[in-house]
Amino acid sequence: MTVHQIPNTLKTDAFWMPFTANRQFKAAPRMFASAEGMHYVTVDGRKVIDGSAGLWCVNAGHGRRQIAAAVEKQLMNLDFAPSFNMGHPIAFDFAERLADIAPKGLDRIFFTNSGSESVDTALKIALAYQRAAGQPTRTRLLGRERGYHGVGFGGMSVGGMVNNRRAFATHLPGVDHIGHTYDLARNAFSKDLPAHGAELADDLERLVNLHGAETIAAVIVEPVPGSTGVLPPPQGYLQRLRQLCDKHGILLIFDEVITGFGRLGTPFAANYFGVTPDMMTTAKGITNGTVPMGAVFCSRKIHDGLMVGPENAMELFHGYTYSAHPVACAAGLATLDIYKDEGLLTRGASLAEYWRDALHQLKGLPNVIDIRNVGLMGAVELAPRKDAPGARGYELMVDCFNNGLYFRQSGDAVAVSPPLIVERSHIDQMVSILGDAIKRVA
Ligand code: PXG
Ligand code: PLP
Repeated sequence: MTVHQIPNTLKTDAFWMPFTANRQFKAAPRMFASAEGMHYVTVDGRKVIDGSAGLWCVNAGHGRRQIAAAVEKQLMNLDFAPSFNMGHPIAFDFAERLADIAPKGLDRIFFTNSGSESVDTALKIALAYQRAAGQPTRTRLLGRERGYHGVGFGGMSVGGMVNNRRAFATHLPGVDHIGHTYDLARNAFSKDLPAHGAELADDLERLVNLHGAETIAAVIVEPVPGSTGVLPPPQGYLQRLRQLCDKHGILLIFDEVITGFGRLGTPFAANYFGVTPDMMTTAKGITNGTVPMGAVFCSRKIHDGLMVGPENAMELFHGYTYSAHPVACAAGLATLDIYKDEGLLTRGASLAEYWRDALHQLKGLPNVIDIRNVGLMGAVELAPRKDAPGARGYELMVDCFNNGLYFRQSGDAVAVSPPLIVERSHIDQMVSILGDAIKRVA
């Protein structure tokens, strides 16, 4: 194995790291130098299994030559082309290919460069649609407590994780939140979807009664909240939310930035739950994490509702310099080829049971108060230390990293969600490292 070292000349001052305790990190950096398949290799040459598919994005595993080759070819042929009033064929090809795998009816695609941009885009489309549909008073956007929708002002405002909100007092006006669905008392150690809590969807009616349905444009939820620690929805909850949105003329947006592209053993969470939203926001796995990209999948109703007015007038005053970037489209097409050839968008279904049983073996270890799973997502929740929430989770993450397992920590929850190429032996290895570390980190 190639042994790498942090070069003595490496200075760490200038890079202000995102979502990181910068001073703590720079005092003892954890650095990856390369990656292949299911593993990272650290700068000191240790192999570390990737328990979180990077940041929930490397669904086909690392180092995919096919994507690299497609990117190189595209860069040499057409490095950049504008999508404002000009086109390039690969963007149309990619949109068609995405439409082919989309949940039925969600086949109009708007390209962005990240999940945050997808969320802001979907929220803006919701407002524009309601206005075009003759309902201009529907301006209110609803999110959910414990939701994560990225870091733009729109996504932050509808988001529901307090640390992501409190330092930034200026939120979008007119935003409100329905309650989250996490119920430790009734649902701890549920396997797959928890049995209790479908009625929590009725919280939408509380906000309808409070504000008036005629003021509400859309509600955005993650079908399975990821960043907040993997919270599978109660059985029947999303179906009920869909019904209530229909009843009150509210658009339903699924934020599938994490759940999209095979994470639950179906192409999208919408397929898994049999619930079709009006829009779906995606990013991450769309290019296997290789080149930044995102996409909003819109229903025909929404798309066609905005294709009005004179034909020479723009229908939506929105877009990014890099919307449908040709290099991202090339990476995305190669990624879809791999997903198709290797059956990765449904592979999780055949492993979900093994994954669930492996994770639930950790029940009974010290401080483990909950274990959650759905598809190839999972979480282990540890009891917080008195007066130090998150400390135990952080120590566990560092211990696992030192012992060959990387995953994302969310407070005192561990979120595991491997590349979809994972084998049973990798699952065994991950659970074994995790279990040993839980015993060490008292
Ligand atoms: N929506 C959802 C549901 C997400 O999970 C975003 C929007 C924003 O995407 P961008 O590409 O702007 O980051 C996300 C991103 C973690 C973690 O470990 C999760 C995300 C990003 C980084 C870390 O929980 N989710
Ligand atoms: N700021 C300035 C000054 C710009 O000119 C632009 C785009 O032209 C932007 C921001 C938006 O950048 P992007 O389209 O990459 O989101």
